[in-house]
Amino acid sequence: MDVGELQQTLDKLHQEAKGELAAAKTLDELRSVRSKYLSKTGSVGSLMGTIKDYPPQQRGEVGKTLNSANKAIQDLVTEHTDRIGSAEVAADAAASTAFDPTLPGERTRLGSVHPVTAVQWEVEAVFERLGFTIEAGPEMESDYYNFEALNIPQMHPARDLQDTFWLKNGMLLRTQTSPVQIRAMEKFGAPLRCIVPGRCFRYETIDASHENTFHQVEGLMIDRNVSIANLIAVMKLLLNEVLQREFEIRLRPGYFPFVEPGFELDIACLICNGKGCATCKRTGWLELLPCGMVHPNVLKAGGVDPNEYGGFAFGLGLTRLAMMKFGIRDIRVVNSGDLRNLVHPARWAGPVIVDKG
Ligand code: FA5
Repeated sequence: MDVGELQQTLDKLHQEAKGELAAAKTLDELRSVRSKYLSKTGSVGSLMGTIKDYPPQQRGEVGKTLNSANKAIQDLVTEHTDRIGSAEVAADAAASTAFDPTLPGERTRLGSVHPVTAVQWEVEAVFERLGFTIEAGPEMESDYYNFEALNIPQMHPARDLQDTFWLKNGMLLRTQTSPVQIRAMEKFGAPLRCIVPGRCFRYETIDASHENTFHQVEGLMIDRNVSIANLIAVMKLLLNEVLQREFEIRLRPGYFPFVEPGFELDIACLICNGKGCATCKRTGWLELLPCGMVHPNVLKAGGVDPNEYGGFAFGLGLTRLAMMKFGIRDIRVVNSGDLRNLVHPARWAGPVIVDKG
C-alpha cells in the first residue's frame, strides 16, 4: 500500500480504537483494547514491521505517519485510564471496605518499667546528648580487669573495700563497673567518652541501702585538658536532669586507687529530706556518685599515654539514684520482683513503652 492508503487505514483504525476505548468500563478492558491496536501483533503495531518494505526515500515519511498514529491511540488510552481509575477509587470508597471512623481502634497498652531501667534510660539520654557512647562489659570478670589494672594490686588493702564473690574458675563477679574503663580504653584509645550501665555484685550484709546485686553506671571521659571543673559540671547536670527537683549534694575527699584526686559525692537523702531515716542510716546523707581524675597508672594500663591525656571517671550508684527519684525506702524492694514497684508512665516523664497487644 502506498503512503496515502496507509494514512487512510490508520485513520480508520484510530476511529475504531477511539470507539472501543470509550466503551471500556474497567482497566482490564482498556488493557485489552490497547493490546489489540498497539502491541507488536496489534493492528497498528504490526504495520511498524512493514517500514522496511517501502523504498528507502519513503521510509522516513512512513515511520513518522505510523509513530503519530501510535501516539494518538496511546494518548486516548492514557485519557481513559484516568477516567476509569478515578471511577474505581470512588466505587471503592462507596463500598464496605472504605474507612469507617466509628470502628474501635487497635488496642494500645501502656507498659510499666522497672525503676532502675527508667533511670538508666534517663542517664543514657543525658550522656548521649553530651557525645558519650554506651558500652558494656562482662559480669564475670578477671582479677586483672576488676582490680590489678585499676591500680589495686594483690594484697592491696583497697580490695577489702569491696567484698568479692570469687568463682571456682578463678574469675569473679565484678564488684564495680570500673573494669570497663580499661576495656574501653583498650578498644577505643583516646580521646574517649563513654558510660557503662551494668550490674555489680558484692558479698555484703544487706540493709535498706545495700544489696548484693545492684546497678552502677560507670562514666569515663579522656581527652586533653579535662579538669575537675568539667567533672563537677557533668555530675551536676546528670543529677539535675534525672531528679528534676531541688536537692542538696556534698563533695568530700574519697579514696579510690584508680583516681587521684578522688571524691565522694553524697546526696541529702530525699526520703527524709536529710533529717535521718533507715535508708540513709540516720545520717541524712547517701553515698551516690563517687568520682575523680583518672590515675596515670590506669591510663597506662588502658594503653593511653598519661603525659598526653587525662580525664575523669565516676561510678554512679544507679539503684540508689532510682530509690531517690521514686521514693523507694528500702533497696530490697528493688530486686523483689514485686510488680507494684514498677513505674507507671504517669509517674515518669521518660520514654513511654508501647506494647501493642
Ligand atoms: C565504686 O564502686 C567505684 N568503682 C566508683 C568509682 C568509679 C569511683 C570511678 C571513682 C571513679 P563504691 O564502692 O563507693 O565505688 O560504689 C559506688 C556507688 O555504688 C556507691 O556510691 C553506691 O551508690 C553504690 N553501691 C555500692 N555498693 C552498693 C551496694 N551494696 N548496694 C547498692 N549500691 C551500692
